[in-house]
Amino acid sequence: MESSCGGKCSVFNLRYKSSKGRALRAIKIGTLNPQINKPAIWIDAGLHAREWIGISSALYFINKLISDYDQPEVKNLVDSYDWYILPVVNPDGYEYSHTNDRMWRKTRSQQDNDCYGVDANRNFNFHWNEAGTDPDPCHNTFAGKRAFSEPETQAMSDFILSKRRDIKIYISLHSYGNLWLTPWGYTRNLPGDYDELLRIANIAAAAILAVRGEEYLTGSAAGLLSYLAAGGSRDWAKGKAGIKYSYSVELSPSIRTADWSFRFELPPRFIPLVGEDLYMGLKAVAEALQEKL
Ligand code: 0X9
Ligand code: ZN
Repeated sequence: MESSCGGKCSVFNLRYKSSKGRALRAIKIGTLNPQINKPAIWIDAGLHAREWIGISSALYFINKLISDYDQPEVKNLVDSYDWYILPVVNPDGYEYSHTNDRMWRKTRSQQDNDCYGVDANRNFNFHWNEAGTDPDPCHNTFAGKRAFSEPETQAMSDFILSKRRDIKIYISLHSYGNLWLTPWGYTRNLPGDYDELLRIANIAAAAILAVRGEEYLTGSAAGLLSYLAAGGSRDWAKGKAGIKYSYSVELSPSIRTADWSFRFELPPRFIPLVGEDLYMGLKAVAEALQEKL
């Protein structure tokens, strides 16, 4: 298959296709020898269709790991971890946000009342539909008829659960806000290991600040944001899959600068800038946990 990364990566499809039949393409970067067990890091983007900067940043990160392997820090990241990256969880919505409605958020499965789509970040089976959802299938935060009604979230869950012994860090990329969020989103209570999760989030934020001065706030999702949201992938990764270090990252723009008015439509010049922010944040997290996992 794809062989331009010296036997250090393989591209594969998750078990199910999207509602409209698109493949869910992921990449593994690290060691392809199944005998060698390293801690793994999962990264996804594009659960929400309109949040394009997450997808470009995931691709930037993939390119960095593969193209800059001759840099000692990049080599360390690739040699120390297995990276599983799914840059477009919701390809149907992503396409629709290009062709029909730039502000589309959900998947594109057909629902009642001639409405389409489920909020993929409300569709995971951990405290599903308990908060921050709308029962109307025409609404943006419709959680689905049942947990994992969507093939995209079901496929992601199957894969992550199959690797749950290896995956130690879960990262879900969203936009926007400049926030590095820990569980939980479904309740304002904090997980028992919150202090440790926050310590690592703060390391990421400090590394990002040092790139070009982007300030990221850290904290629990429900604590930092004004609303509860249940059935999200970050909560599921910790609560169901048992991945201790689970985060969602709301990439740029910041809600605390003039750039906020770009919202989901960051101009293209931000693609490499936010990509580099994310790279430095992830590198800092990976390095900080390298000896611990
Ligand atoms: O609403 C979401 O799913 C996330 N925000 S986004 O703009 N990317 O859609 C954030 C969820 C954070 N959790 C809580 N607010 N509880
Ligand atoms: Zn989002």
